[in-house]
Amino acid sequence: MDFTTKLNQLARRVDQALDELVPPHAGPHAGPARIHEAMRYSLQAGGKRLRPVLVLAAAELFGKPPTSALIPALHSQPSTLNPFAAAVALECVHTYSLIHDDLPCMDNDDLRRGRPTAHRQFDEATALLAGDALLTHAFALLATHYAANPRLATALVRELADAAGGARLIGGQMQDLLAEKKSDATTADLDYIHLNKTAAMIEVSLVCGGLIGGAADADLARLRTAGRHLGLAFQIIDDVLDATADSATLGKTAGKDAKADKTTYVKLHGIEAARRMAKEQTVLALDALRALPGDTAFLVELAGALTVRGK
Ligand code: GRG
Repeated sequence: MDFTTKLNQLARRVDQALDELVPPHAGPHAGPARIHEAMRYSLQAGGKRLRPVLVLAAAELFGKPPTSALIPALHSQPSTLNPFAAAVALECVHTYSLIHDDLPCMDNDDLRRGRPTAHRQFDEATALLAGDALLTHAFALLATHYAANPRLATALVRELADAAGGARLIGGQMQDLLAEKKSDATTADLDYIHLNKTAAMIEVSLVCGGLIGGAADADLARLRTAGRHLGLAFQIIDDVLDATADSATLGKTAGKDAKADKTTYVKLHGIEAARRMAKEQTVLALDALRALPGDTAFLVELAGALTVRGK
Protein backbone atom coordinates (compact mmCIF):
# COMPACT_ATOMS: atom_id res chain seq x y z
CA MET A 1 0.00 0.00 0.00
CA ASP A 2 1.43 3.42 -0.87
CA PHE A 3 1.96 6.13 1.72
CA THR A 4 -1.03 8.34 0.85
CA THR A 5 -3.46 5.42 0.73
CA LYS A 6 -2.28 4.20 4.10
CA LEU A 7 -2.40 7.70 5.63
CA ASN A 8 -5.96 8.22 4.41
CA GLN A 9 -6.99 4.78 5.55
CA LEU A 10 -5.62 5.33 9.05
CA ALA A 11 -7.24 8.77 9.29
CA ARG A 12 -10.66 7.32 8.29
CA ARG A 13 -10.27 4.55 10.89
CA VAL A 14 -9.53 7.22 13.45
CA ASP A 15 -12.75 8.99 12.41
CA GLN A 16 -14.63 5.74 12.92
CA ALA A 17 -13.00 5.16 16.31
CA LEU A 18 -13.82 8.73 17.38
CA ASP A 19 -17.44 8.09 16.50
CA GLU A 20 -17.48 4.88 18.55
CA LEU A 21 -15.47 6.05 21.54
CA VAL A 22 -16.93 9.53 21.94
CA PRO A 23 -20.55 8.45 21.89
CA PRO A 24 -23.48 10.75 21.20
CA HIS A 25 -25.82 11.65 24.04
CA ALA A 26 -27.76 8.54 24.99
CA GLY A 27 -29.51 7.24 28.09
CA PRO A 28 -30.81 8.87 31.25
CA HIS A 29 -27.38 9.38 32.89
CA ALA A 30 -25.50 10.78 29.93
CA GLY A 31 -26.07 14.44 30.79
CA PRO A 32 -27.40 17.24 28.61
CA ALA A 33 -27.35 16.53 24.88
CA ARG A 34 -25.81 19.97 24.23
CA ILE A 35 -22.43 19.08 25.76
CA HIS A 36 -22.13 15.92 23.65
CA GLU A 37 -23.20 17.83 20.57
CA ALA A 38 -20.52 20.46 21.17
CA MET A 39 -17.80 17.84 21.84
CA ARG A 40 -18.63 16.00 18.63
CA TYR A 41 -19.02 19.21 16.62
CA SER A 42 -15.35 20.11 17.10
CA LEU A 43 -14.06 16.55 16.87
CA GLN A 44 -15.94 15.81 13.70
CA ALA A 45 -15.09 19.09 12.00
CA GLY A 46 -12.18 17.23 10.40
CA GLY A 47 -8.52 17.86 11.04
CA LYS A 48 -5.57 15.92 9.78
CA ARG A 49 -5.65 13.40 12.67
CA LEU A 50 -1.87 13.65 12.82
CA ARG A 51 -1.52 12.76 16.49
CA PRO A 52 -3.75 9.64 16.40
CA VAL A 53 -2.05 8.48 13.21
CA LEU A 54 1.30 8.80 15.00
CA VAL A 55 -0.02 6.62 17.85
CA LEU A 56 -1.16 3.94 15.40
CA ALA A 57 2.02 4.04 13.32
CA ALA A 58 4.29 3.84 16.39
CA ALA A 59 2.31 0.90 17.83
CA GLU A 60 2.49 -0.88 14.50
CA LEU A 61 6.25 -0.46 14.41
CA PHE A 62 6.54 -2.82 17.38
CA GLY A 63 4.23 -5.42 15.89
CA LYS A 64 1.15 -4.58 17.97
CA PRO A 65 -1.00 -4.73 16.05
CA PRO A 66 0.92 -7.20 13.86
CA THR A 67 3.25 -5.76 11.28
CA SER A 68 0.82 -6.00 8.37
CA ALA A 69 0.13 -2.65 6.74
CA LEU A 70 -3.48 -2.93 7.84
CA ILE A 71 -4.40 -2.08 11.40
CA PRO A 72 -7.19 -4.37 12.63
CA ALA A 73 -10.63 -2.89 13.16
CA LEU A 74 -11.44 -1.43 16.53
CA HIS A 75 -12.86 -4.43 18.35
CA SER A 76 -10.91 -7.23 16.69
CA GLN A 77 -8.19 -7.65 19.32
CA PRO A 78 -7.85 -7.47 23.10
CA SER A 79 -8.16 -3.88 24.18
CA THR A 80 -4.73 -3.68 25.83
CA LEU A 81 -3.15 -4.23 22.43
CA ASN A 82 -5.53 -1.97 20.59
CA PRO A 83 -4.00 1.44 19.99
CA PHE A 84 -7.27 3.07 18.85
CA ALA A 85 -8.45 4.13 22.32
CA ALA A 86 -5.13 5.92 22.91
CA ALA A 87 -5.31 7.44 19.42
CA VAL A 88 -8.78 8.83 20.21
CA ALA A 89 -7.58 10.08 23.62
CA LEU A 90 -4.82 12.05 21.90
CA GLU A 91 -7.27 13.61 19.45
CA CYS A 92 -9.63 14.52 22.32
CA VAL A 93 -6.86 16.40 24.16
CA HIS A 94 -5.67 18.08 20.94
CA THR A 95 -9.22 19.16 20.03
CA TYR A 96 -9.83 20.51 23.54
CA SER A 97 -6.68 22.61 23.21
CA LEU A 98 -7.88 24.02 19.88
CA ILE A 99 -11.34 24.86 21.27
CA HIS A 100 -9.84 26.68 24.24
CA ASP A 101 -7.15 28.37 22.12
CA ASP A 102 -9.88 29.83 19.89
CA LEU A 103 -11.86 31.34 22.79
CA PRO A 104 -12.20 35.13 23.02
CA CYS A 105 -9.96 35.17 26.12
CA MET A 106 -7.14 33.54 24.12
CA ASP A 107 -6.84 33.80 20.33
CA ASN A 108 -10.42 34.95 19.71
CA ASP A 109 -10.83 33.14 16.42
CA ASP A 110 -13.93 32.56 14.31
CA LEU A 111 -12.74 29.76 12.05
CA ARG A 112 -11.30 26.34 12.83
CA ARG A 113 -11.07 23.26 10.65
CA GLY A 114 -13.00 25.18 8.01
CA ARG A 115 -16.01 25.75 10.27
CA PRO A 116 -17.12 28.36 12.82
CA THR A 117 -15.21 27.83 16.06
CA ALA A 118 -17.06 26.09 18.90
CA HIS A 119 -17.88 29.31 20.78
CA ARG A 120 -19.24 30.83 17.55
CA GLN A 121 -21.36 27.79 16.78
CA PHE A 122 -22.60 27.36 20.37
CA ASP A 123 -21.57 29.95 22.96
CA GLU A 124 -18.51 30.66 25.05
CA ALA A 125 -19.57 28.68 28.13
CA THR A 126 -20.54 25.64 26.04
CA ALA A 127 -17.22 25.74 24.18
CA LEU A 128 -15.29 25.96 27.44
CA LEU A 129 -17.22 23.00 28.86
CA ALA A 130 -16.87 20.95 25.66
CA GLY A 131 -13.09 21.39 25.92
CA ASP A 132 -13.13 20.39 29.59
CA ALA A 133 -15.25 17.33 28.80
CA LEU A 134 -12.95 16.22 25.95
CA LEU A 135 -9.89 16.52 28.19
CA THR A 136 -11.57 14.49 30.91
CA HIS A 137 -12.85 11.91 28.45
CA ALA A 138 -9.30 11.26 27.20
CA PHE A 139 -8.21 10.01 30.61
CA ALA A 140 -11.39 7.97 31.05
CA LEU A 141 -10.62 6.25 27.74
CA LEU A 142 -7.09 5.31 28.81
CA ALA A 143 -8.15 4.12 32.27
CA THR A 144 -11.03 2.07 30.82
CA HIS A 145 -9.58 0.54 27.68
CA TYR A 146 -6.19 -0.48 29.08
CA ALA A 147 -7.46 -1.56 32.52
CA ALA A 148 -6.51 -5.18 31.85
CA ASN A 149 -2.87 -4.07 31.81
CA PRO A 150 -2.56 -1.69 34.79
CA ARG A 151 1.13 -0.91 34.17
CA LEU A 152 0.34 0.15 30.62
CA ALA A 153 -2.75 2.13 31.68
CA THR A 154 -0.75 3.95 34.35
CA ALA A 155 2.11 4.72 31.97
CA LEU A 156 -0.26 6.08 29.31
CA VAL A 157 -2.15 8.26 31.82
CA ARG A 158 1.10 9.57 33.26
CA GLU A 159 2.63 10.35 29.84
CA LEU A 160 -0.48 12.15 28.61
CA ALA A 161 -0.90 14.06 31.89
CA ASP A 162 2.74 15.21 31.70
CA ALA A 163 2.45 16.26 28.06
CA ALA A 164 -0.86 18.09 28.49
CA GLY A 165 -0.10 19.62 31.90
CA GLY A 166 1.15 22.91 33.31
CA ALA A 167 4.77 22.25 32.42
CA ARG A 168 4.15 21.38 28.78
CA LEU A 169 1.01 22.01 26.61
CA ILE A 170 -0.62 24.39 29.08
CA GLY A 171 2.75 25.85 30.15
CA GLY A 172 3.65 26.48 26.51
CA GLN A 173 0.33 28.19 25.94
CA MET A 174 0.79 30.33 29.07
CA GLN A 175 4.26 31.39 27.91
CA ASP A 176 2.85 32.14 24.46
CA LEU A 177 0.29 34.51 25.96
CA LEU A 178 3.00 36.15 28.11
CA ALA A 179 5.28 36.54 25.07
CA GLU A 180 2.56 38.45 23.18
CA LYS A 181 3.01 41.28 25.66
CA LYS A 182 6.79 41.19 25.28
CA SER A 183 8.28 43.05 22.31
CA ASP A 184 11.75 41.53 22.80
CA ALA A 185 10.88 37.80 22.81
CA THR A 186 13.91 35.75 21.76
CA THR A 187 14.57 32.53 19.86
CA ALA A 188 14.97 30.81 23.25
CA ASP A 189 11.49 32.03 24.33
CA LEU A 190 10.08 30.80 21.05
CA ASP A 191 11.76 27.40 21.33
CA TYR A 192 10.36 26.96 24.84
CA ILE A 193 6.85 27.81 23.67
CA HIS A 194 6.89 25.44 20.74
CA LEU A 195 8.70 22.59 22.46
CA ASN A 196 5.83 22.57 24.90
CA LYS A 197 2.78 23.96 23.13
CA THR A 198 3.28 21.97 19.93
CA ALA A 199 5.99 19.33 20.27
CA ALA A 200 4.80 17.81 23.57
CA MET A 201 1.61 16.41 22.02
CA ILE A 202 3.48 15.06 18.99
CA GLU A 203 6.12 13.46 21.21
CA VAL A 204 3.54 11.84 23.49
CA SER A 205 1.61 10.45 20.52
CA LEU A 206 4.66 8.48 19.40
CA VAL A 207 5.50 7.46 22.98
CA CYS A 208 1.95 6.18 23.68
CA GLY A 209 2.08 4.12 20.48
CA GLY A 210 5.45 2.73 21.57
CA LEU A 211 4.16 1.89 25.05
CA ILE A 212 1.19 0.00 23.59
CA GLY A 213 3.58 -1.81 21.26
CA GLY A 214 5.80 -2.77 24.21
CA ALA A 215 8.82 -0.75 23.07
CA ALA A 216 12.01 -0.97 25.15
CA ASP A 217 13.18 2.13 27.04
CA ALA A 218 15.84 2.96 24.45
CA ASP A 219 13.24 2.94 21.69
CA LEU A 220 10.83 5.03 23.76
CA ALA A 221 13.64 7.58 24.08
CA ARG A 222 14.13 7.51 20.29
CA LEU A 223 10.38 8.06 19.77
CA ARG A 224 10.52 11.00 22.17
CA THR A 225 13.45 12.54 20.32
CA ALA A 226 11.78 12.03 16.96
CA GLY A 227 8.56 13.60 18.27
CA ARG A 228 10.39 16.61 19.66
CA HIS A 229 12.10 17.40 16.34
CA LEU A 230 9.00 16.60 14.33
CA GLY A 231 6.97 18.90 16.59
CA LEU A 232 9.40 21.78 16.09
CA ALA A 233 9.45 21.22 12.32
CA PHE A 234 5.63 21.12 12.32
CA GLN A 235 5.38 24.40 14.23
CA ILE A 236 7.93 26.21 12.04
CA ILE A 237 5.96 25.14 8.97
CA ASP A 238 2.77 26.29 10.69
CA ASP A 239 4.33 29.74 11.09
CA VAL A 240 5.37 29.73 7.42
CA LEU A 241 1.86 28.72 6.35
CA ASP A 242 0.29 31.47 8.45
CA ALA A 243 2.40 33.95 6.48
CA THR A 244 2.01 32.40 3.02
CA ALA A 245 -1.29 30.47 2.70
CA ASP A 246 -4.89 31.73 2.65
CA SER A 247 -7.65 31.06 5.19
CA ALA A 248 -9.58 28.76 2.84
CA THR A 249 -6.53 26.51 2.39
CA LEU A 250 -5.73 26.49 6.11
CA GLY A 251 -9.31 26.15 7.41
CA LYS A 252 -8.41 28.81 9.97
CA THR A 253 -7.70 32.52 9.80
CA ALA A 254 -4.43 33.15 7.92
CA GLY A 255 -2.06 36.07 8.51
CA LYS A 256 -2.97 36.39 12.19
CA ASP A 257 0.63 36.23 13.42
CA ALA A 258 1.87 39.23 11.43
CA LYS A 259 -1.29 41.21 12.26
CA ALA A 260 -0.74 40.60 15.98
CA ASP A 261 3.02 41.17 15.55
CA LYS A 262 3.47 37.79 17.16
CA THR A 263 6.96 36.37 17.73
CA THR A 264 7.24 33.49 15.27
CA TYR A 265 10.05 31.75 13.41
CA VAL A 266 9.08 33.79 10.36
CA LYS A 267 9.28 37.08 12.25
CA LEU A 268 12.63 36.24 13.87
CA HIS A 269 14.31 34.55 10.90
CA GLY A 270 12.33 35.25 7.69
CA ILE A 271 10.45 32.75 5.52
CA GLU A 272 13.42 31.13 3.75
CA ALA A 273 15.45 30.64 6.93
CA ALA A 274 12.35 29.29 8.70
CA ARG A 275 11.86 26.73 5.91
CA ARG A 276 15.52 25.75 6.25
CA MET A 277 15.14 25.33 10.02
CA ALA A 278 12.10 23.12 9.51
CA LYS A 279 14.19 20.93 7.21
CA GLU A 280 16.98 20.70 9.79
CA GLN A 281 14.52 19.63 12.47
CA THR A 282 13.05 17.07 10.09
CA VAL A 283 16.48 15.57 9.41
CA LEU A 284 17.00 15.15 13.17
CA ALA A 285 13.55 13.52 13.47
CA LEU A 286 14.37 11.17 10.58
CA ASP A 287 17.68 10.16 12.19
CA ALA A 288 15.82 9.15 15.37
CA LEU A 289 13.08 7.34 13.44
CA ARG A 290 15.53 5.38 11.30
CA ALA A 291 17.28 4.09 14.44
CA LEU A 292 14.04 2.36 15.49
CA PRO A 293 13.43 -1.32 14.81
CA GLY A 294 10.77 -2.52 12.40
CA ASP A 295 9.55 -1.00 9.17
CA THR A 296 9.87 2.76 9.67
CA ALA A 297 9.00 3.63 6.05
CA PHE A 298 5.54 5.04 6.85
CA LEU A 299 6.74 7.23 9.73
CA VAL A 300 9.70 8.41 7.67
CA GLU A 301 7.40 9.42 4.79
CA LEU A 302 5.00 11.11 7.19
CA ALA A 303 7.83 13.19 8.67
CA GLY A 304 8.91 14.19 5.16
CA ALA A 305 5.34 15.04 4.13
CA LEU A 306 4.91 17.38 7.10
CA THR A 307 7.95 19.39 6.04
CA VAL A 308 6.91 19.88 2.44
CA ARG A 309 3.40 21.04 3.34
CA GLY A 310 4.96 24.53 3.71
CA LYS A 311 5.77 24.71 -0.02
C1 GRG B 1 -5.49 26.07 25.29
C2 GRG B 1 -4.08 24.55 26.75
C3 GRG B 1 -4.30 25.21 25.47
C4 GRG B 1 -3.40 25.02 24.51
C5 GRG B 1 -3.54 25.55 23.16
C6 GRG B 1 -3.13 23.84 20.28
C7 GRG B 1 -2.79 25.13 20.91
C8 GRG B 1 -2.37 25.15 22.34
C9 GRG B 1 -2.93 26.25 20.22
C10 GRG B 1 -3.40 26.30 18.83
C11 GRG B 1 -2.56 27.21 18.04
C12 GRG B 1 -1.33 26.58 17.52
C13 GRG B 1 -0.68 27.21 16.34
C14 GRG B 1 -0.84 25.53 18.09
C15 GRG B 1 0.34 24.83 17.65
C16 GRG B 1 -0.02 23.43 17.34
C17 GRG B 1 -0.78 23.36 16.10
C18 GRG B 1 -0.09 23.76 14.85
C19 GRG B 1 -2.01 22.95 16.16
C20 GRG B 1 -2.84 22.67 14.99
O1 GRG B 1 -2.65 21.31 14.75
P1 GRG B 1 -3.06 20.64 13.38
O2 GRG B 1 -2.52 21.47 12.25
O3 GRG B 1 -4.63 20.81 13.43
O4 GRG B 1 -2.66 19.21 13.44
P2 GRG B 1 -5.76 19.80 12.89
O5 GRG B 1 -7.01 20.67 12.82
O6 GRG B 1 -5.34 19.28 11.54
O7 GRG B 1 -5.89 18.74 13.91
